[in-house]
Amino acid sequence: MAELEGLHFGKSDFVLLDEVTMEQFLENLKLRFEEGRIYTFIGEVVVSVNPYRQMDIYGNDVIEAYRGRELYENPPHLYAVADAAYKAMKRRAKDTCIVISGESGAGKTEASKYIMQYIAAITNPSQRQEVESVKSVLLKSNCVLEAFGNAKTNRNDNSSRFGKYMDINFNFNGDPTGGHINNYLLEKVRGVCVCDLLKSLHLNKDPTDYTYTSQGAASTDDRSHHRAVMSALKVIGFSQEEINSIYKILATILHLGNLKFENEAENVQLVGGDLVMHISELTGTEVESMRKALLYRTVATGGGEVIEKGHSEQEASYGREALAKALYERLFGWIVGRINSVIEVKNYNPALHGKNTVIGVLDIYGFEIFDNNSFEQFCINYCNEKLQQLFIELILRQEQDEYQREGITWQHIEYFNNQIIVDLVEQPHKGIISILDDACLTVGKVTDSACLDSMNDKLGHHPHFTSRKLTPTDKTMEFNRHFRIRHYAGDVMYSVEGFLDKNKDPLFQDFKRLMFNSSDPILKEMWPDGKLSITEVTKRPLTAATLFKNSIIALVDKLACKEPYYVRCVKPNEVKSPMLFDDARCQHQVAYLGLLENVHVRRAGFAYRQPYDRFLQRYKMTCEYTWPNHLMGSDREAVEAIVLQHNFEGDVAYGHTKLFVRTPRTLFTLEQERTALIPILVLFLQKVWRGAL
Ligand code: AOV
Ligand code: MG
Repeated sequence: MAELEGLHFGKSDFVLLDEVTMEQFLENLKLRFEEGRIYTFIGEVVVSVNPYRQMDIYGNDVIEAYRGRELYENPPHLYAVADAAYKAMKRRAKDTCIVISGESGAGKTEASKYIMQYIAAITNPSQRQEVESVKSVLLKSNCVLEAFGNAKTNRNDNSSRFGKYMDINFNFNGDPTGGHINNYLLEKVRGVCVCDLLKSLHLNKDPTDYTYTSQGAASTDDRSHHRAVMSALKVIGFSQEEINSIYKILATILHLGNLKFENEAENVQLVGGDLVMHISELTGTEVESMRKALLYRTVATGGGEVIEKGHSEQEASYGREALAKALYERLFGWIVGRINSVIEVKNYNPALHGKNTVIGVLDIYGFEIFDNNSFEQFCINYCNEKLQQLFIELILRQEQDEYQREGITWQHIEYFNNQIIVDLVEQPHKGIISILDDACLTVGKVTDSACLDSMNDKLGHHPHFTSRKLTPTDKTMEFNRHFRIRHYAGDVMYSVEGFLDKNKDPLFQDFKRLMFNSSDPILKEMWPDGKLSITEVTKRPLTAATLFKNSIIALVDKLACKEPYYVRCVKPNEVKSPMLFDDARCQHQVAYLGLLENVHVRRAGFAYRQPYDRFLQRYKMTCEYTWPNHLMGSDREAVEAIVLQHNFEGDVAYGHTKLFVRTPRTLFTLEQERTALIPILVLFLQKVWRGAL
C-alpha cells in the first residue's frame, strides 16, 4: 500500500529523501500537506501537520486496514503508531507510551483522541460487557476533562490548559481493564477559562439559579456540547448529587468574580449583601462565616496568641480571587480523582490474569511564546524542555550509545543537547525555580524585581539566560522587568511580574477551614487541609513551581521506563487555514523538534536489533542449518547462517551481542516465512508426538 501511494504525494518516510536537508524536508512536508497527506513517517515516528479541516481518514474501514498490520505496510497514519504500540504491548508484554508533542494548536489533543478511539476500536472483539464499560469511561473522560480544562487562547480555540497523561491498563488478552489519569498544572489563573466553561455549560446568570438553561440564546452547537458533557458525566458514574455540587461550585466561582469591596471608615466592607448570601448558600456555609472569611484573616502571633486581622481592600480582592481559583483547581482535581476511582483496575491478580501491561498516552501543552509570557509559560516551556530531553535521551543518545557499545561502525550525528537549559531551570540551589523559591521563603516583602536581581546575580553568565543586560529594543518592553531564556525552541521573554505570587500561591487558611466545614459533603471532600487550625499550620507548603517540577520529573521517570512511540505535530500556519503552508513557521518547528537529526539517526541506523539467542529462537525454523538445532559453534554463527541463506547480508550488521537489521522489510520477510511454516511444523510435531505414543 505504501508504494501505491504514488510519487506525487511525496515520500511517505523522510528516511527516503534523496538528501537530508531542510529544503528537501520542507518540500516533502509541504507537498504532502497540499495533497492532503497529513502524516509522514520518520521510521516509527509519525510527523503530523494540522489539516485544519475534517479529513475522511479516521473511519472504521481505515481502522480495519491498520489493525494488526506492520507499520510499513500502510501509508503513514496515527493508527499505524497506535497499532505498533499496541502490538509491542501485546506480543512482547512491553509497557509502551505514545508521546505527542508540538506547539499550541498543532493538533496534539486531536491526535490523542484518534489514538484512543483506535485502541478502543481494535480491542475486545468479543464485546465483553465489563471491558466495554471500561472503554466507554476512558473515552468519555476526555469530553469531561476538556469541558472543564480547555479554553480559547489566541493560538488555539480549544486549547488544553492542563497536561494530561493517561495510562491504559491491559490484561493478557490485550483488552483494557482500566486506567489512570494524571493532570499537570491546570492553568487556573486564566479567568477566561472559567468564564468560557460557564458559557459552554450555559450557567444561568441569575445568581440564585445555577441550573442549565436549555432555551434562550444558546446555539445548537453549545446545547449539544452541554448535553454531551452531561451524558459523559453520567456514563462515568457521577451521581446527580455530585453533578449538582459541581454546578454549585461553578456558580460560586462566577459570583465570587462579581463580589466588590469598598473602604468605609478605614474598614473594608462588602458591597451588596445578596451576593454573599448566595455564595454561602451555594457553598453550604454560614453567611456570617463567609463574610468574615472574606474580610478578615486569623493570624497566630509569635506568642501563640490567635487574633483576627482586617484585610485591606487589596488583600480582600486578592483573597477572593485566590479562593475562586482554588475552588476551580480543586474541583478539577476532584473530577480527575473521581474518574480515576472509576477506571482504576480492581481485583487484578497477576497470578490469575497474567501480566498487567500499560500503554501511556501523553498530551501535554506545547511550547508557548506569547506577547506577554508569565509564570505559566515558564512552567509549560520547562516541561517541553524535559520532554525534548527525553526524546534526545531515548531516540538520539541511546541509539548512538548502543552502536558504540556493540562495536557497530557508525557516523556520529551532532545534535543540540538541551540538558543545559533543563539545568538552568531545575538545578538545586542554582536554578531559576530554586531562586524563585528562595525569594518566596524569605520573610518580609520581596518584590518580583528583587527576585530578578537575584537571578541576575546567580545566572547572569549563563549562556541561555539574560536579564538585566537586556536592551530595550522594543519600546513596549520594560526591560528591567523581564528575563529571557534561550529555549531549544527559540528565545522567550518572560515578564517577572506576578512570578512570586503565582509561585507562592497562598490561600488564607480561613477559607480552607470554611470550605472544610461546608455542609456539602462533596465540597468538604475537596478541602481536607481545612481541618488544621491556625496554630497547626506551620509547615510551609511546597511552591507551585516546585510541585510542578516534581510532577514533571515523576512523569519523565514514568515515560523513560516504557517503550516510546512519538507523534510530532506541526502547525502549518498561524491563521488556522487548511490551505496555507507557512514555510518559515514550519521550518522553525522542524528545526526545534529535531526532526532532521531524527532522520539522520534513523537513516544511518538500524530499524531493528535483537540479541543473537532471541533472533535464533524466533527464526531458526526458516533455515535448514538451524532447525531444529544448530550445529554451529555459537548463536552468532547460527544467526549468520540464517542471514546468508536469505541473502540479507547487505542489510545487517553484527554487534557484539546483537544482530542489527537496517530495514524493517527484512524482518517482515522473515516473519512471513515463519508464519507460513507454522502449520507445517505443527503437522510435523503432531507426527512426532503420535510416533512417540
Ligand atoms: P493542541 O492540543 O496541539 O493545542 P488541538 O489538538 O486542540 O491542538 O488542535 C487545534 C485545532 O486544530 C482543533 O480544534 C481542530 O480544529 C484542528 N485539528 C487538529 N488536528 C486535526 C485533525 N487531525 N483533523 C482535523 N482538524 C484538526 V494546546 O492544547 O493549545 O497545545 O495547549
Ligand atoms: Mg491540546
